[in-house]
Amino acid sequence: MLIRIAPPHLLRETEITPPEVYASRRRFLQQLGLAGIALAAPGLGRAQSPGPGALKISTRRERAGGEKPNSFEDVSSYNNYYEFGTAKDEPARNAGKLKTRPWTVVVDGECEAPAQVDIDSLLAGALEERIYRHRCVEAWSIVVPWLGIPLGDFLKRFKPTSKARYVAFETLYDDQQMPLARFSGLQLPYREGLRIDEAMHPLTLLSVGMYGRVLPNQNGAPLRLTVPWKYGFKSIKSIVRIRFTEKQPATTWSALAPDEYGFYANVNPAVDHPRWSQSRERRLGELFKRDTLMFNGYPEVASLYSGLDLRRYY
Ligand SMILES: Nc1nc2c(c(=O)[nH]1)N[C@H]1C(S)=C(S)[C@@H](COP(=O)(O)O)O[C@H]1N2
Ligand SMILES: [Mo]
Repeated sequence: MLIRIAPPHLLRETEITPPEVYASRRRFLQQLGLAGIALAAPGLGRAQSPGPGALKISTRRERAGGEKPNSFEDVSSYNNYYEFGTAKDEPARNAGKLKTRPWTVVVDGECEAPAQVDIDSLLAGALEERIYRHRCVEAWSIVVPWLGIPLGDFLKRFKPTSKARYVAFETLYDDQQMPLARFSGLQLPYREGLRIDEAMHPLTLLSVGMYGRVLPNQNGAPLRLTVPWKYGFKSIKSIVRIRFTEKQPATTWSALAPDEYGFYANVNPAVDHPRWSQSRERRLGELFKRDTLMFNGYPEVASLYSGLDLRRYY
């Protein structure tokens, strides 16, 4: 008998969780104007305390068109981090196992000054808060106050050569700490990549925190990429290696399903995913869908793609 097991790795439209399922009861009550009742319940709607891991912010930049950030609770409990499980609530339950110290990032490849960087040296430097929209390819979105440093400023330290046309990134892979990773359906370690001009673009952030404190493990501690004009899968978590390359690097999702997940992965409401529309999206915590914006509402990146057919290079 041939037993076919549905591949867990293909983000299916059925996985675009309807709000009845993902919105917490509290949020529903809020939508219905009953927030007062929900908030009065003990343990609900409590503001996050600054607590351990608070980071010093040197500059703040609001880049979400004045849109209100989601709650810390939303952003840290509904995640995609397949190494810790493929269901949205699994990373928050399982990523506690991830050991984030000591942590070094190897930076090498086409550069004059390859080096190993200790995460604590990054945390000791000036950190900028950037409030950005984040749009998952699955058609849900969030607004998050990230904390980090512009990736370009970081990369320049290693003096990329003229051969450095791309930058490749790799997540930690350790099946001891990530026992569910082998069931992810993904070829791990998780890999991502950017063209060098995308990596150097001032919007691209190397994030070490969110909501004023260090990243929760499920959000990619101790450091992850934040590329706000691209689908969320480009924003690789828990980075251990960064490599300057001459050729376009292989990336996890586009290697798995090249017709569904391209290398560029620019948010584009006019180019549908083969199995669902990308023209609308559901903001976590909201009942009704909203229009998806070209480049996720960051039109200044358009010049990076002049002359590129965005239907072909999706
Ligand atoms: N290593 C790794 N990075 C990852 C993922 C993953 O499964 N593994 N998921 C990606 C996807 S699909 C999204 S939408 C974002 C989610 O980030 P968040 O959980 O912080 O919102 O992380 C991206 N980075
Ligand atoms: Mo995503």
